[in-house]
Amino acid sequence: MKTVTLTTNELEAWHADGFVHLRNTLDRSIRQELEVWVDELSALSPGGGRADSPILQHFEQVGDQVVLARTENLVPNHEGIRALVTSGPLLDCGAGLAGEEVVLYKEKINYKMPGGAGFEPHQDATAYKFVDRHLTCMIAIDEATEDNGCLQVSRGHHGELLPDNGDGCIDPATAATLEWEPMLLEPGEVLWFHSRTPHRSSENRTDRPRRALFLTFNAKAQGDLRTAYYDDKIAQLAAHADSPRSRVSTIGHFKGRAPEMDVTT
Ligand SMILES: O=C(O)CCC(=O)C(=O)O
Repeated sequence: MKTVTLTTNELEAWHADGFVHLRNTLDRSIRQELEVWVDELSALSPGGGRADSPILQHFEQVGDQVVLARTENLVPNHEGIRALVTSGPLLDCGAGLAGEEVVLYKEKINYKMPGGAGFEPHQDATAYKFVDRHLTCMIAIDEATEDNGCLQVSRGHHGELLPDNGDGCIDPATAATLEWEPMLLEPGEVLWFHSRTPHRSSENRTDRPRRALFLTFNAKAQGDLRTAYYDDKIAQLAAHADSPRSRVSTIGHFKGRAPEMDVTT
């Protein structure tokens, strides 16, 4: 695997803007494998995978169909993903951006199937407990465009927590004052963003999925918090089982409708 060194321009962009778009971090061979791994993980039944650490599948209602919205807890359930987050170019980049060694905090695939919903303006920091600084690497599996609901970010606001709507999202009046920029990604490209970088996305108005893998890291010196994060999240999601929205997080940012039928069995 190649070693990655960030340029001065990339580091300056990261510190000034709270995000940086990197086009060549991943080798072509890994890019091709990623699509296969995402197919393998999406095919697991809810609660499937390792008995002691099952896969978490989240669904949404789109028209008369129930479709997959998100998969989590990938690492215990996939050797390839485990290798990707344990060493290699992504960890090098994460450490370069953080200025210190990093460790995985959480990981997920968002599918955004045709008609799949978007996300309210939010800062991930409101959902990520235990430490106040995380960085996320979004890897495009499919091209991300304005039509299929690419991420939109607001530059330079990663130094502050913005006013909240009471459910972990940015208060709409504040969100309306921000400038939003679409992040157009080709498959295999990565976008790193800070956990206080405001972001949002719209629904997928095309007839193909817009899949992306999100890997979130924290400083290794602050500890390996991944198990604590998932234990807390699973407990909190249970409290929202009757929400009309499909609840994929401890905050109410996902606009998808809750499935109209039981998909857990
Ligand atoms: O996948 C998207 O469009 C947005 C994802 C996002 O903001 C999140 O999962 O917190």
